[in-house]
Amino acid sequence: MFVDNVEIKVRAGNGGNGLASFRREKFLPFGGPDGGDGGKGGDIYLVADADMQDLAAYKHRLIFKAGNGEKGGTNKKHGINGVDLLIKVPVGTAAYVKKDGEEQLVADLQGKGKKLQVAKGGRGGKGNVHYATATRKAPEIFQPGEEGEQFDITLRMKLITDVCIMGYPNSGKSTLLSAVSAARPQIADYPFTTKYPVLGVVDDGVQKYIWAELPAIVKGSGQGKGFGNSFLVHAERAAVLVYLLDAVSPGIVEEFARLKEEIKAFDLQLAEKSSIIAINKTDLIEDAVELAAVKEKLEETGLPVYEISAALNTGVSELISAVHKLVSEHKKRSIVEMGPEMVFRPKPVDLRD
Ligand SMILES: Nc1nc2c(ncn2[C@@H]2O[C@H](COP(=O)(O)OP(=O)(O)O)[C@@H](O)[C@H]2O)c(=O)[nH]1
Ligand SMILES: [Mg+2]
Repeated sequence: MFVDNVEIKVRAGNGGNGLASFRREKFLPFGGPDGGDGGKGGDIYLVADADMQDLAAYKHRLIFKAGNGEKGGTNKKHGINGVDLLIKVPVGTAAYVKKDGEEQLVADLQGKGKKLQVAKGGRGGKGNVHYATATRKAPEIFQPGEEGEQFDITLRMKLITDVCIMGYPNSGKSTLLSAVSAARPQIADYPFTTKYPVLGVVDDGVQKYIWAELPAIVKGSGQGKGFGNSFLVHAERAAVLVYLLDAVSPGIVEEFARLKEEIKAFDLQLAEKSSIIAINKTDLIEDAVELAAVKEKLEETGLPVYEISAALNTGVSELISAVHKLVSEHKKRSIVEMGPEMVFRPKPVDLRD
């Protein structure tokens, strides 16, 4: 079961109390205060782990606690700090905390190995050794440890992929992904075989990019029908979309328009991504003239159109080159868009005249 979204509770460790104690030595019955400080409570971190595929591990595990700090010891001994807790999450996971009824992003773990604190452990309390003054030689007081931070956190994972194959059920998405990569999604001639996103690495001989097959778009879901297209969030980070159409289905041009509407209804920005249309199953079409007319009509949308047969692997390498070219253009563009940071340095003012 693929889980891309879970709610967890995190409880950072409490700080240990400071200690109130007094030195006891032979011949020195009323020694001064020697109570040490409490240990700090453990912090909680999220760590992006490249080996994790999804958040299924946290579906039934709700509460995550870091260790509490121990209380201070005699002889000024510092209490042991609570153990930190690292929660591994898949790369591409974002964490949200609800504040005033609204979700706020608190951590976005895009890079492998990235580590971000989500709850801070409480500080340890001071022992009475800190409270001795000239007039108060034997303080019975100590500082209590501070409570650790506690949050309810929603983890949402969005796939990191360069390319997403989008299409209606049975258009051949799984067949295409198996033709272009080593991924082996289930292929069947009944709809909704693929219920979870599947990733494959596609190597064009020069570059490797990640392609994903998303579950089929549900017809009419944009109008609130069906069970929704929530998995489309996984296309948000993709550079390029491949719209896969079934050459056999009647009204391919209208079908494409509907597909686009469906995606727009979910997220306008998604529909504006660089895209390519691929007409699949062309091996089943005997009328070449009709196919050419459909292609021409689709080209009026301004998108490049490729004719392929994923099953026979024809036209597929041309499609891969075109898609990868778009991905690399996108990557170059986004480097420029991020740009170097602007630093404003005011010139030193000459005060001499
Ligand atoms: N003839 C032919 N059949 C295909 C082609 N691509 C996919 N199919 C068949 O179409 C059906 C649906 O394919 P699948 O990849 O599972 O579609 P998905 O639901 O979009 O992932 C399967 O029976 C495939 O064998 C193709 O290029 N030519
Ligand atoms: Mg499939």
